[in-house]
Amino acid sequence: MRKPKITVIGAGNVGATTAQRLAEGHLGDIVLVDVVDGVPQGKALDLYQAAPVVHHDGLLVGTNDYDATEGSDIIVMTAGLARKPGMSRDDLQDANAKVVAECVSRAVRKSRDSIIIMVTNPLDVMCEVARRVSGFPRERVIGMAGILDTARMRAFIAMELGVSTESVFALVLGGHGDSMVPMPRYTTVSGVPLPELLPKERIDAIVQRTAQGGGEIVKLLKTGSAYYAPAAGVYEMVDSIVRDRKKILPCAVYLQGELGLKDVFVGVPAKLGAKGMEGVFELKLTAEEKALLHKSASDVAAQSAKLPVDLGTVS
Ligand code: TXD
Repeated sequence: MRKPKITVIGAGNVGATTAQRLAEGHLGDIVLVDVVDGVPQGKALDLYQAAPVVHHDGLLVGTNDYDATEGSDIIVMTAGLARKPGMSRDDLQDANAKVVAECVSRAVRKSRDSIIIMVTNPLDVMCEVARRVSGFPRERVIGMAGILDTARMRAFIAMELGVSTESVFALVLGGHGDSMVPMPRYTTVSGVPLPELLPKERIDAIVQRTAQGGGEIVKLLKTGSAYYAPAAGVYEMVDSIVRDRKKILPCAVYLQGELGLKDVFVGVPAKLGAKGMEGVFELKLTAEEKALLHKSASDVAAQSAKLPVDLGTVS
């Protein structure tokens, strides 16, 4: 049986860290692609030279073109600009739509049966770019953001309660932007709902800090945005797909009527397995939660409407 082949486009902070996690997690052979000559080659070689010490057998290849990506099972798209202090994710849209359209069309020509995991921001809109350019069904275009947003909320709760992050489960719905919807009601510590463990004002503070997303990290780093936790989020998605684990993970999915939403990418819990996005896990929402989710989805739809009509397609 052949090892899974995973292409990571973009050898910057998120791309290179993702390649490291995937290789060290024994998930497959990896091709790292970037426009900058020497960078993907150098990083891939460096990562491969760690293999004898950290013990993995994955091959790592770095390249500036797409020939070596041929026949990839998964394409992780991280290329594009990252936020600097004072920028919103939406400020990246015009520049990154061009990068995503070009990279996706070149990669898909070599790997027509692949599954695309989008990471580039603004996340939900870039998923739409990939869907249109690739022509792939929704099962094979999935965005990584919910795992990150949820992991942030889990980390804040663990800090607050002084418990292991592993004991905390959380849920964040909606677009990966200022209107994301953290869901305390569906957040538990070893099965106990959060509202039974913390007073409302502490929960509100955690919800607010979660909704700020990586803004806090962008401010601290000054030169770019978060990458260790985002790479961990990609790892969990790839792991569930290549090992057909069928984990329920919060991901950006092109909704087709679920939760009352249609033709828009929004973060929802979804089952990830060998076929990609194998089903949306429907939730019961209160009227207030539903309104927040629909507001978040309409923000994504408004941003997607600003995309150029002709993004190109794969011939
Ligand atoms: O939750 C999430 N989805 C996110 C998304 C969490 C963190 C970061 N998020 C977004 O990922 C971020 O806003 C950016 O849009 C991407 C990549 O972030 P990263 O921190 O990795 O940015 P870098 O370090 O600047 O790396 C980007 C790389 C860099 O090496 C460029 O040379 C390359 O992208 N790049 C390209 N590669 C190939 N082809 C083209 N056209 C290209 N253009 C730039």
